[in-house]
Amino acid sequence: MIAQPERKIALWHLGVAYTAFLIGTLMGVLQVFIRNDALQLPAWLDYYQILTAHGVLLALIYTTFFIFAFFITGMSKSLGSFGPKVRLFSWIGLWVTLLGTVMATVMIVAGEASVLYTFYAPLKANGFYYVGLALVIVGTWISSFALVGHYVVWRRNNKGQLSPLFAFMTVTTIVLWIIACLGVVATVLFQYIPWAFGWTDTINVELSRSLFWYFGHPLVYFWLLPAYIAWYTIVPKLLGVKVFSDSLARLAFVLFILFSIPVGFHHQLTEPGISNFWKFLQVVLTFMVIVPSLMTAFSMFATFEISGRKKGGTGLFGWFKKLPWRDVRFTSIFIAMVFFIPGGAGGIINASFQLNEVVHNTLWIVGHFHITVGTPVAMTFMGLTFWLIPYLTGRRFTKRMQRLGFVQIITWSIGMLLMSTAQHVLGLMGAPRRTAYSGYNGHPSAMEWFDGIISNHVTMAIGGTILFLSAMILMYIVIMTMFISPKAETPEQMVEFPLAESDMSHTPKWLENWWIWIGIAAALIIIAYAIPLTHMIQHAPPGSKGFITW
Ligand code: HAS
Repeated sequence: MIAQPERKIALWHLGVAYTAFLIGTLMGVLQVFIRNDALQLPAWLDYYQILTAHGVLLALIYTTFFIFAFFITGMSKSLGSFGPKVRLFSWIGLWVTLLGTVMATVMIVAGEASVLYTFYAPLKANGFYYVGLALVIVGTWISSFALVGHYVVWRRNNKGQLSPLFAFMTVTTIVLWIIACLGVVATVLFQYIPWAFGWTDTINVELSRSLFWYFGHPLVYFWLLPAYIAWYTIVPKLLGVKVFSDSLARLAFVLFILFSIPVGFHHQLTEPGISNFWKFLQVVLTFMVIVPSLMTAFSMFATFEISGRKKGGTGLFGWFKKLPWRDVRFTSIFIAMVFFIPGGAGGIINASFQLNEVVHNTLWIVGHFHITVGTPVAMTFMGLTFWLIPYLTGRRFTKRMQRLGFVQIITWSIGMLLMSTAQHVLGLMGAPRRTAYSGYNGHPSAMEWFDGIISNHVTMAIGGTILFLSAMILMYIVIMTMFISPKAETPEQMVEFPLAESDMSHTPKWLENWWIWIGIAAALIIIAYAIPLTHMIQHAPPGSKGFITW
């Protein structure tokens, strides 16, 4: 069991994460009905306000607070108790991030920031929305530096040794996060805030978007890597085996530092102002960032097979039946992985220059992110929640909770399958994203999109409703395990932190030489971004004034 102060910090993070989750999912279900024309909002509330709250609270806030809860617990478990400074800075990080969250949320609720989570200029929100977002980043940096400080102390006390896999992966994610945030910090501080407060009249739109996506793509790996940490370090323990290959796992993670950042232009393939060469280069690098995910898939298959065979599975697929299907901690994560197969394939489609022309700004992309962040990541977090909260509170994860956990993950899977398939299909037909429902004034071509069995309004509404019910079941489990379930009294009732053993005897030491990876990452970033960004500044088109369209 980790020390009480760390448990408290982690639980606070989880409390905030699930408060954001509750509000965010409620906003989600409202949207499904608005898009279907089944719900009219009161005059003081508009679609874009709800969409912004949904994106910010789920994609940015739920994930961030959950990730830090997981990191804090795992770092304390694998490197030992935090010192007083690390604890203090973890608290400060939590409060600053929370202050930023509240500030941004108040602006959204007040109708001052219906600019979506990507806050594309020239849509202009109240300056305090951007200040709130900046504080969120600053808060996460403080929490990150606290964890890095803890890691540095451990390395000083264990000279010449590789750090435990969990700690290594946490630090990798933090390195990626800090480098990625530089882009959004630059645009928010030097472009959005002066513009929103009226200190400058116009904004360089292309530059702001490019700096945003410099951050926006690695952001998705900031969500994904904690899920991968669970896949690499928790899943083998649930299966009763060691980590398949410590070196492979570490190499996959450092590849993310190298390739996840210089790729942001693949979100801007249809935009003018960036020459084809730079788009092409970044698309090539995007294809490189697929490699560590394929390595992860390989590693997972190997882990499953080794474990299944150890338990007596024979033949080509006999091991499959031997997996611990009755353990919701495992099954949830397994389903998360399965969703990532079409999710990842969709990403490869998006990244392909020509295919992007078809899917960009359509509901396809909305489908894509619901089967990447919305399920592989979110359902892994759900699978972690089932043991993380009882582990931290010392309560039991009862049989009844386990059964409810199954209902929750199954309903989430069904709801997501219905909704995201409908979104993919509608997107291919041309239904736009980032807009409230539009039937193009009842134009027959647009109306036809909704005639399919999967792509009709009812399927979407059923999918969205099932998802909301599933989210409420999860909230029930969270509240029970946090405050109400009986305390564990015997060792059998105690919930453990299932951290797998990792054999580091063959792992090369250079994998943990951060300067190599940060150096190569910096070089790649300069190659991919220096010239196009300079071009955007030197040959800037006339800036745009702000638009408030809501
Ligand atoms: Fe993406 C847009 C390309 C991964 C999230 N993406 C988005 C947006 C979000 C998002 C939120 O190139 C919308 C942003 C916005 O608001 O505009 N994406 C990719 C690529 C990948 C990728 C190449 N995306 C993610 C992940 C996300 C995420 C992960 C969240 C966590 N994405 C794009 C592009 C766009 C985009 C363009 C812009 C589109 C546009 O035009 O606007 C890759 O990282 C994917 C690699 C993944 C794989 C899958 C490996 C499979 C594994 C599972 C193994 C399964 C097992 C179980 C072991 C190659 C690891 C087996 C069991 C059995 C029984 C079979």
